[in-house]
Amino acid sequence: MANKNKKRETQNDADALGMSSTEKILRRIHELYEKGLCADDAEGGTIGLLEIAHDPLLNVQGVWKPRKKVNVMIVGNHSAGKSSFINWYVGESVQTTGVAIETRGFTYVTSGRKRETLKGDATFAFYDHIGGLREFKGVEENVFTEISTSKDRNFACVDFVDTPGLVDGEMEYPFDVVESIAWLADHVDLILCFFDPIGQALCKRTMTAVERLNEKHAEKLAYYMSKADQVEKEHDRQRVLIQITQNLAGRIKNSHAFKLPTIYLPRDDLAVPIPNAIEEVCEDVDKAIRLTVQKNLTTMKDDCAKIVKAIDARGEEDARRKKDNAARTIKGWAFMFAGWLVLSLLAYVATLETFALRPVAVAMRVHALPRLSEDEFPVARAVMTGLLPTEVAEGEVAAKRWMGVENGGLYAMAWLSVAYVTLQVMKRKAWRGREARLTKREWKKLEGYRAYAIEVSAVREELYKEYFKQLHEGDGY
Ligand SMILES: Nc1nc2c(ncn2[C@@H]2O[C@H](COP(=O)(O)OP(=O)(O)O)[C@@H](O)[C@H]2O)c(=O)[nH]1
Ligand SMILES: [Mg+2]
Repeated sequence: MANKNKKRETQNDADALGMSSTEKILRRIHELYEKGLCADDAEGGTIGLLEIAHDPLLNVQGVWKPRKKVNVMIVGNHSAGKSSFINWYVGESVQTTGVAIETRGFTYVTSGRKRETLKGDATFAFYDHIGGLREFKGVEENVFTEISTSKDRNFACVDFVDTPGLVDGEMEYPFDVVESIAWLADHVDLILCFFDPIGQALCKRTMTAVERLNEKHAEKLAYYMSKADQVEKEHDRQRVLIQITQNLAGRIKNSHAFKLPTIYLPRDDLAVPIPNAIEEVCEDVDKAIRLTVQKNLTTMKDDCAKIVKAIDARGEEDARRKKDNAARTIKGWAFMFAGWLVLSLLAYVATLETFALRPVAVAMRVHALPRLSEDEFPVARAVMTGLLPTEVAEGEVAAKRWMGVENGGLYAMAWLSVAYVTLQVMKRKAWRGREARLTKREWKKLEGYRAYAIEVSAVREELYKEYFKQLHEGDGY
């Protein structure tokens, strides 16, 4: 119940903050992975799909927290207008721009409640999925986050990754820039590649980076000729376009479908209008958002199914263990009883052997037997007479024969001892082999998980319907 109220609260929060439906859906999905279910001893729903999947009881592989925002990385040569584009999209001068070559590394530009700049450590804490970037020497202290309060365009659903401008020659990077861009490419949804007509668009490093990104992420890449307003004459622009296209052709896979729209930051003072596809860039971002929402909704459905399946499998496994354990217990008992039988036999033979020892036998005959009168202790007398070898009476060495074999008693004792030890070992092995069963508490926990996964599946259906409804109504991106 507390859980339900909690959910309603977050929903209201979202409305109060004036979020778009898409943003709400992305947030909600993220939230269901992070929290939702109440732990036995915690209030407020601290367990989400992620923790459930990673519970050692289930250990479901391949469940990751979906990103709350769409990540858009912008690459290109130095001064291609990457930072300026981000500022334009956000509607705020978040990133410094200019002609000076700066060595600043990667900057995440994200929306938040307060204008703030975070350094490396805080950035890695904020974006835990990029922890692997730290492996690249020198990157850590060159990663930043700029938080802006802007809600322009669809910025609320986007994280931009501004990358170091690529240049050739003397420029020293404090880290392997191409490799770290290639690494980050695995963790973004869209890569915008900017080539500007007058800078070092075709520098070797940019070409290497594009080639590298194209190997693995061709479908994520979109290319643009930026700052197109700097080349006013149409035929000059065509020449530059052809030059860039020719240079790229050999390096990219799907070059037949290659497009290089011209873009520039909107301005009114142009003498001759130059085609500006900057809205196409926004449309590319929107498309990435739509894809991410759909992907996240699908992933969540699959993950819930995976969890329910893992719980079923755990139940089946427990039933099998129960059956196996019962069989092992019975086997153990059988070995135990057999052991007792062998032990009594051993005791019997040992007694016979003891009585057969000459000094013992003589002492018994001379001292013990006469004391047992026929009337008072008939049974004891009979047993002792039966046990004592008759030969002793004639003064011979006590019989060493047993069941007709020389030293038979000793052999029998040795074999019986071996049999006893073996049976003990087998009993232990049977019992030790019993596997741990689920405790009542664990069962309860798993049932809770199942209920949550089913509940999340239902919420997902709702989100799915909501998303497509607003897509039709035109509110969605
Ligand atoms: N004419 C023109 N100049 C631009 C445009 N975009 C950026 N600039 C200028 O180009 C310079 C470099 O831009 P910046 O965003 O810092 O490039 P970055 O190195 O790729 O981040 C700055 O002086 C910007 O004002 C554009 O669309 N048209
Ligand atoms: Mg820049």
